[in-house]
Amino acid sequence: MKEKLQRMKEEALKQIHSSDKLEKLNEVKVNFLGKKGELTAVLKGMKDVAPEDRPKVGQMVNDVRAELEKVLEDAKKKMERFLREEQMKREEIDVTLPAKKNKVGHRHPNTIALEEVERIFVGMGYEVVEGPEVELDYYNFEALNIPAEHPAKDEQDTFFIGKDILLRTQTSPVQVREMEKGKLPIRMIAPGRVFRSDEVDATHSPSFHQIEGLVIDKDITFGDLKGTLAEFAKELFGENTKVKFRPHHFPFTEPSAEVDVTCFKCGGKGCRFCKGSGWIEILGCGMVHPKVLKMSGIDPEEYAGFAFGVGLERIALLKYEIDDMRLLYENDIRFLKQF
Ligand code: 2NL
Repeated sequence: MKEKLQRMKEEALKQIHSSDKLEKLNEVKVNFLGKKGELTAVLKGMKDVAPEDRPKVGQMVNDVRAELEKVLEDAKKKMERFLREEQMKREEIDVTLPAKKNKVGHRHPNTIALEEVERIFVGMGYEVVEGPEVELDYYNFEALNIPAEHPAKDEQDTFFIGKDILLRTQTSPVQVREMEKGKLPIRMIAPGRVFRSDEVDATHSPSFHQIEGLVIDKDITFGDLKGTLAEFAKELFGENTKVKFRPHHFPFTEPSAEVDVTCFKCGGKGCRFCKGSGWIEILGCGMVHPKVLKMSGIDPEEYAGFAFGVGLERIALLKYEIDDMRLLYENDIRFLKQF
């Protein structure tokens, strides 16, 4: 019995030491120490051992088991360490190699300008509302008191998709849709893409962006409009900016005005940037025409409002001193990165 155990142990040790894979070590473990392994078989054969020898044999079996377990465990650890070192060698990284640079994009000047304008008006309690770019003639023209014969409706200015369907030429339709909902008061801006059948040049594009604003409440006056736009101009162009209202005409507002700001380059003295005048035109505005209120179901006897519209590209070109609108659409990262 003793020799048998000894031989078994030696055979197991030999197999352990010649194992070159973790799987092989596992096999040895199963074959000798497992439930159906050789050592277990010896234990099962105890019934053939004389009762007085059983404790001694039992002790020997346990000793062999303990020794084999320890040798197996050590061999396993050693092999794992070896395999890990091999893997590390294979996957060695040269940390001195120059890293690949991630190309990070950049916010477009239009986006920067839009977020700035939104920040200013949201700060004054306005909501930002968006709407469809493909519109009904009614919302783009009719509801804004622009009659069928108006020159703005000429096919040379407007992209018509069908008889009554077109690409919006301003974002006012978004505001008309809001007025129709009948939830008053309204304090909103409507930014978005608009379309006009223009030839491309340094200041024109068939597709550009507009931000319109609308306030409707009881007792709204031209004074509210002036104060609001004066504050907007200061926040956008600097604390010392002044505004000037020049009488103008829009079909959807009465009275209407165009607004100039003092040139933020020369402070109003006159320079090349403002073409010597000291003033720069930035937007159009006015008190919402009573007919426009009425058409959208608002009683002009009870409510009044003001509205304005600014070109986003115009703001971006001015603010970042870009002299050609086409640069805004080329999306050359070397250009965009500057702002
Ligand atoms: C410009 C400046 C403007 C409006 C837009 C407006 C919108 C509604 C009612 C009344 Cl729903 N007005 N928008 C008002 C004044 C000027 O845009 O230069 N437009 C051609």
